[in-house]
Amino acid sequence: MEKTRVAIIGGGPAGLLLSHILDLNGVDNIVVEQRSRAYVLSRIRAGVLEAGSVDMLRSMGLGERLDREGKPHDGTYIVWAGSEKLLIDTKKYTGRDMTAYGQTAITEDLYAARDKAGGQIIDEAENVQPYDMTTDAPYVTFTKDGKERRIDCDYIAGCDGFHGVSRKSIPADLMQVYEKGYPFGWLAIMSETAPLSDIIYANHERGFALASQRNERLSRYYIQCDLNDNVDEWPDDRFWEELKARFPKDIADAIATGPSIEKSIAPLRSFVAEPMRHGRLFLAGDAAHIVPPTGAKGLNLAFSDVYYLSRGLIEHYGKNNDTYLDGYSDMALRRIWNAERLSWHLTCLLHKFPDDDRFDQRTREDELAYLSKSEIAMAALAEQYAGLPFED
Ligand code: RFL
Ligand code: PHB
Repeated sequence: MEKTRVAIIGGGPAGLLLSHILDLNGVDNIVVEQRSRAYVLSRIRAGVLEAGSVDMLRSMGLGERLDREGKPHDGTYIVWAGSEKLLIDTKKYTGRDMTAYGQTAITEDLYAARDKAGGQIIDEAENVQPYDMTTDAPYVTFTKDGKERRIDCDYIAGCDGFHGVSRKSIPADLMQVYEKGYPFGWLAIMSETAPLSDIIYANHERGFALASQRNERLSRYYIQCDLNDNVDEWPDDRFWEELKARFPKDIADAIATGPSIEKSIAPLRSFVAEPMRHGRLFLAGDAAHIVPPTGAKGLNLAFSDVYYLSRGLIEHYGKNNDTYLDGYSDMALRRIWNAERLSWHLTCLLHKFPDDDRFDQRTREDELAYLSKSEIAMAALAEQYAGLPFED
C-alpha cells in the first residue's frame, strides 16, 4: 500500500503534464499508466500547439527543445475550388502564432522532466481501478508484475484518454454525454521528406486533405477516407496520388513524396461528458472530451484542462482555497465547448459528406469565399483557431 496526495490515472500528455506541474508546486503524486513507456512514446497524433499551450510548457521549464525545434507559423491555410487560398491568420488577428511541434516530442520532453525530478510513473499497470471517489479516502488499485497494489490518495485525476477507466467509473445517471460521429476517417502518413513550408487544409470534391509537418525532415499528411478502409488498401503510391489530387496543382507539385514510416486510420468523433468531476475524481483531456482533429484542438484542450486542474489542486494545498477546484468543471467546459463547436464547424466546412448534394458543396464554397473577403468573419475564426485565453 502506497500513499500520495494525487493519484493520476494515465501517463499521456495530460497526466504527465499534471504530474510535472503538481510536483513543481510541492504536491506529491503518482502516475499509473497501463501501457509501456515505449508504447506511449511511439504514439504520433497531434502536431499543432496554440500559443497558450506553448507559454504553459515554457513556464513549466519544458520550453528548451520546443523553442529549438518547434516551428512557429502565422496560422493555417485553407485551399478550395482547385485554386482559391486563404490564411487563418492568427498572428494578424490575435497577435499570437501557432507552433508545429509533435506530441511525440512533447511526451519525450515530459518523461525526461519527470525522470529528472524523480517523479514516480508506474507503467504496464494492469486492471487499474479507482474506488471510493465520493468519500474523503479514495484509492486506486492495479496489478503490476503480477502483484496487487493500492495507492491511497486525497484526489484522483482521470487522465486516461477516451477509452480509459476513469470516466466509466462514474455512474451514468450522474453524467451528461454529448456525442457525434462522422461518416469518414483520416488516413495519416508520416514520411521522412521535406514538408511544405505551410500547414494547409484542402477542401476538394474528392474529400479533405491536410499537409502538415514535424520538422524540416519529417512530413505528416492526412486524407479523408472511408470509415471501412484498411491501411493495407492504401499502399504509398496510392496515398500520394490521392493526396496530390486534392491540392491545387502548384501545391501538389511541391509535395515531396517518399516511403511512409507510419500509416494509420483514425475515426472522427465529437464527444463531451459533463461534469468533469465526481466527488474526488477529476477528469482531464480526452478522458472527458474528444474533438475531430480538424482544428488541432485535442491536445491543446488537454493542456488547458491541466492548467485549470493544477491551479485548483495547488490552491487547495497551498492556500486552503477550494474556489478553483470547485469551479474546475464549469471553467474547463467553457473553453471545451468553444473548441468542440469550432472543430465540428471546420469538419463540416472542409470535408465531403456521403449524402452531400451540390447545394451543400456550393454553400461551403460560399462560406470560404466570405471568409476570404470579410475581415470580421476571419477575425472571429482566427480568434478561435488560436484558442481562447485561459480564464483568471
Ligand atoms: P491520451 O493521449 O489518450 O493519453 C491517455 C493515457 O492513458 C492511458 N490509459 C490508461 N492508463 C491506466 N489505466 C487505464 N485504464 C488506462 N486507459 C488508458 C493510455 O495508455 C494513455 O497513455 O490522452 P490525453 O493525455 O488526454 O491527451 C490527449 C491527446 O492525446 C489528444 O487530444 C490529441 O492527440 C488530439 N489530436 C490533436 N490535438 C491537438 O491539439 N493538435 C493536433 O494537431 C492534433 N492532431 C490529434 C491529432 C489526434 C489524432 N488522433 C489519432 C486521434 C491528429 C490525430 C490523427
Ligand atoms: C498534425 O500536424 O498532425 C495536425 C495538424 C493540424 C490538424 C490536425 C493534425 O488540424
